[in-house]
Amino acid sequence: TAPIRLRDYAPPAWRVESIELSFELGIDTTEVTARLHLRGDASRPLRLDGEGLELLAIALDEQPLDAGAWRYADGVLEVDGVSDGSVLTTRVRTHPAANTALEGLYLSGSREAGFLLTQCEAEGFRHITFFPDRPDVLTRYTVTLQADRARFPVLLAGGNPDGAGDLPDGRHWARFVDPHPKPCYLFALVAGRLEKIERDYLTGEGRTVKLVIWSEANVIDSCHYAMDALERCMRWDEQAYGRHYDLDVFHVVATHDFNMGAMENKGLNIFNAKYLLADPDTTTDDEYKAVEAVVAHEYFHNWSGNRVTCRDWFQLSLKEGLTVFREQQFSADMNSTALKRIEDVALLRRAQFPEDAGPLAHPVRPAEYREINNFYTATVYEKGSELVRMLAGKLGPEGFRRGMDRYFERNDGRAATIEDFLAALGDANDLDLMPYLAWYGQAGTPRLRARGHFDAGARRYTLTLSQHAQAHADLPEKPPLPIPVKLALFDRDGRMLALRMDGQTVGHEAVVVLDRDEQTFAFDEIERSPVPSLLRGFSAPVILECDYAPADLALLLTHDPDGFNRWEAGQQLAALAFDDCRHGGQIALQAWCNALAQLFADPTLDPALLADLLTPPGEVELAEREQEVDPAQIHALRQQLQKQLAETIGAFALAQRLAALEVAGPLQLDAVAKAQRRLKRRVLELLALIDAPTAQARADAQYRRAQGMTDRLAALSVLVRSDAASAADALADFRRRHADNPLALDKWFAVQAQLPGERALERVRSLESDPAFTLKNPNRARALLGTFASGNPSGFHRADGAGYQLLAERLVALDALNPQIAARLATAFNGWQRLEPVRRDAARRVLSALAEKPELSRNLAEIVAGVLK
Ligand code: HT7
Ligand code: ZN
Repeated sequence: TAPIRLRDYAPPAWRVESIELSFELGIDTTEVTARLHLRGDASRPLRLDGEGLELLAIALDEQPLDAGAWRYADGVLEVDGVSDGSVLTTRVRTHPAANTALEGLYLSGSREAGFLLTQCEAEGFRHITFFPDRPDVLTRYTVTLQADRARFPVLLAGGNPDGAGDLPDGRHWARFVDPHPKPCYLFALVAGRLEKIERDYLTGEGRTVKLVIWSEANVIDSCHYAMDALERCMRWDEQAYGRHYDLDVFHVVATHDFNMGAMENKGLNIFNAKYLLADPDTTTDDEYKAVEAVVAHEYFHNWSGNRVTCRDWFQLSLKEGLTVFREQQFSADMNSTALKRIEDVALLRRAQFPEDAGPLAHPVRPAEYREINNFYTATVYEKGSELVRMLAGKLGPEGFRRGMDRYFERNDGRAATIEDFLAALGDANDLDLMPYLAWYGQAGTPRLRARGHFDAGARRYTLTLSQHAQAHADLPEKPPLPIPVKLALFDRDGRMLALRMDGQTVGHEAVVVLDRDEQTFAFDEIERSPVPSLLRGFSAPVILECDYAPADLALLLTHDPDGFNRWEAGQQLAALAFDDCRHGGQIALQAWCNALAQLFADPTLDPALLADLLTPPGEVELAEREQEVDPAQIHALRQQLQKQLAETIGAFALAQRLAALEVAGPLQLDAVAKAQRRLKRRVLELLALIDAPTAQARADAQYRRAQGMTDRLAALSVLVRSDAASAADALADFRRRHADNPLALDKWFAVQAQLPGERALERVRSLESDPAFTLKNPNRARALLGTFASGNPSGFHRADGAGYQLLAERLVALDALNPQIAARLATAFNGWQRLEPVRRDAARRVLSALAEKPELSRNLAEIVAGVLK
């Protein structure tokens, strides 16, 4: 198929002012009647999208249409004779239970007990009815649902309830009216046997909103945490952005069968159960945070996405990057700013940097696509958020809020573009922000080079910054970007210096903006050569290249008052220490180990921050620094690095700390308890590297005594990874204990898929025969195959290529069921060109054979062709 291009955008010829949709719901067949009230230019043909629909009836202005007056082929229904104000009625049949792709209307769970639901973003609505399936067509929806009352007691759709009642033959109906015009990707319905919890929420504007969370009956008690999180984020959006909720009801539904994390359908959010259900016995501390974050993310879309939507899918980051940023702000406010920033930057480096460095690289606003579902990427989401963060940093809190108010006011009820966003932020602050548009149009992570020079005579420190784009096919000539660099200078005692620039004292931190290829910045009244701390808070999504001496980084790691910057210095130092491990060097390795041993002994340090400081960059990040990647070697060297750290701290000190972190009594979920558990896990992992018997005995005890999932899973993971004799028993116990809980069972699969090295493949193969394994459930497929292929480099990248072969075979099987998930798992092959020659050849062979398969979906074919490039 030909690609769809941003530059070909044209406004729709026809709009749909309102739609009356009615569903006769059934598991095997559902019939959908749609009445579209059309506005447009009668001289232009009416073309509606429709995929795999069985057309039962069609009428224009209440008159049945002759077969000659319409044509349906290749996913498009073309209708003749339509005039401005016409009403087109279609009746179609769909087959929810047969829909394994989980887009459009489908069945979640079993035929007997499951429920029906929809997923329309990005282009699922065309699987439900004929419609202009594009985000710039905004329509008022009236939706009537009819179904058997016993089988589908709960009937939900987006908007406000507008009546319900009985029908003959045990059937019933319910109607919903959404007063806010919306694109069809925000349409949703849910029907089935569900339980609810509910709460009244009083908005800052004084309106009462009914908040309702729905799930299958056996897990309804696990919805309370999400309800609390929902209330918190609603209040936060009122306070931080002045945004209030705008319907009488807000429904949230949990499903175990979902392609992504959650979906912000207007008034009816649908969640992957993994991001909604939380209970201490089965949910880890990190997962609690993720539930809070995803609940907030979807809720925040009500303004950044729903009230102001996207003109076209090229603008996806307009809603996703902005909403990720809003969620990150919220999570930072609810928890810890430094820890949240560490988590987000680590994710960016682990997921987005490799994407941006490989053949799948694309700009935050892509120029073209074949399959839009393949563009829900770390670049659009995470890098997109970093771009908003740069803009927010430039404007400052008040200027950013002014700009956001302007953006929401100006674009409310519109389908907007990235330009609209930059214009609103700029206009509200009398600034031209259009230079930032370049960030949205360039693929690749820019490199920022920094060179410092101290002139003792002039008491002046000069910093020369230059930017270097990654060579990339899409834009040979890249214009310089505005790169905000937040910085500070430290003296050799670790004190921050007052900064004087151009005769002015600017405080202890300054932001300089590099907007040319190279620029020099001068700092006066500096007595001795300082240590620069650059890119503080990760002020721009770039790769910093600076010839730091290990001692300088160690000084920042031990003295910077800001936790994030401390961590960042530690990460850079750890990377140098990793190089030492390879080359037998000592300087960086000792500097890193000694600095951390010193911090380990500091009782005032936040345990959660300490845990993060004690964690070197992951194997994927370390691989990004290599010319030629040997994942087995990276794994071994990283183990050696951590072992050295553990030895420097000492087995005794580690064991002592472990004992001190042991808490008796019932599980606590407060920040202090979570921080302690985080550190306990890290300490146990380090101890396992140098004193396996002691660590295994501790892990064994921790597994048996664990009050919650965080401790239980940490212990299990240490037992499995360190090959403890008791690992098999612990695994069997976990399997038995959580047999009825799919989310806990996913963790059981994932922990084994992470086994490092050659053994992993065999384990994955044997787990595929576990009766609980199925490719039909995305969470399960991701837990086993996704973890193996994307989260276990030394296991997946076997030199014999058997890991690649296994993934390729499973991708073909998965693709026949669910192309979106197959395509996503296939991105594990990204970066194969930089593997060492033996693995590279093996990967090429497997990928080339996969690309030859004639039956691949458009989703998978695009990714396979893309990575092979
Ligand atoms: N906006 C939502 C995207 C989404 C999605 C996209 C493609 C296929 C299935 C999907 N489910 C949800 C999620 C979000 O970013 O909030
Ligand atoms: Zn989103």
